[in-house]
Amino acid sequence: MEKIINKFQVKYLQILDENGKCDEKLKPKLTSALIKQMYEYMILTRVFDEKALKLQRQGRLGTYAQTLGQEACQIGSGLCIKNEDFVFPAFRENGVYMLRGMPIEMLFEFWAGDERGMQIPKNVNMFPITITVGAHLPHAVGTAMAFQYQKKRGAVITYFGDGATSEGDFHEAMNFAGTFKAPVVFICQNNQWAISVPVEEQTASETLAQKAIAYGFEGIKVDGNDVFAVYKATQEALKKARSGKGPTLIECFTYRMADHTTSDDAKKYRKESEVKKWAKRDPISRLKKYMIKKKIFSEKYEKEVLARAEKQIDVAVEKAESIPRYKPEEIFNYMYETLTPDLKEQQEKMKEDLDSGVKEEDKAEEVKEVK
Ligand SMILES: Cc1ncc(C[n+]2csc(CCOP(=O)(O)OP(=O)(O)O)c2C)c(N)n1
Ligand SMILES: [Mg+2]
Repeated sequence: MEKIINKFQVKYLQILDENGKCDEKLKPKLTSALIKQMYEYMILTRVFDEKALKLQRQGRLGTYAQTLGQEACQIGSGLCIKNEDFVFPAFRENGVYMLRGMPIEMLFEFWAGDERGMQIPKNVNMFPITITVGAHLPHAVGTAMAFQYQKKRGAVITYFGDGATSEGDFHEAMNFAGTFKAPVVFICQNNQWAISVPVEEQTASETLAQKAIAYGFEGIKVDGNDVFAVYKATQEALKKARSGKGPTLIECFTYRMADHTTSDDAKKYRKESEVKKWAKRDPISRLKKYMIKKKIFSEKYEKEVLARAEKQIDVAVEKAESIPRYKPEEIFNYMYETLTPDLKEQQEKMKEDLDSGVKEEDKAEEVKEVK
């Protein structure tokens, strides 16, 4: 006997196209105030990003990973998160942090290399930035399962890229989430690049969303530059998670407009024409077009929003740069609550060297001489 025992489908959702044309039937209920909030947070995210890039170029920040082009993925989803929820970001989610009430100066502090910037205030309910690709996904699912055991109301939402879907951590997390119906929403920002690896070389799957099917739950692909679509898909996924109906994978199809980080030069591996094509699909300008049509936008409003965002960011930079620097030996203080004996020894040695004026260059010379 031979028969088809199952067929699968993957939904794609777009509500607002690149010309700002809206499918009113699909559009969720959104007040003008909420649409304005979407626009204002997307502008704030972009202003943060532009400022961070400039500061890095001036040597005032360390390596920085830009958000440019991914604002709708972050603000559309971030606006659905409630206080009792918990968020596990990767490393581009500055917009989500700001939306959750993270003091902006702490983000600058972190990107300038000061770990104390990631001592996240309790009410923000977010995990620290995770640079290790996909490593936070099992933690996210574990937390969602803990919510389940403790009969807590919250859900967990986690962000990662297309590259992360090739990691074992992603598959283990998805498997646990599906098996235990954990209240978690996986937001994959498919920006089509993992440094220099295009998504076509990442996987043979037609969509990333369909990976959820193998783990027994729904995956949906949305236009990630359409803030309404991201908002609607996240609202529905969170509702499902909160009512015990399990996880969802949302693939937000978007584009990384910037280099991978400030240490990268994307011109070496991708065509300018591709970047130009995606610039026309900019998430902010399409929302602006829609708002103009709906008469909830004016030049005056645009200027005010920008000026307010720039002020907010400038104040945060000033605050971040006025925080007294920590001593070099304090870098050991942020991994464990109590230092392990070998780290304690290293810290003491470092402190001794610093106190006696031994410089890192001198130590390197010593090593060379021994060789
Ligand atoms: C486990 C691990 N392997 C490799 C790296 C180096 N690395 C940093 S970001 C990145 C690409 C990530 O691509 P993606 O998941 O698509 O996220 P995006 O950078 O596009 O937001 C890689 C390979 C890392 N940080 N962690
Ligand atoms: Mg990517």
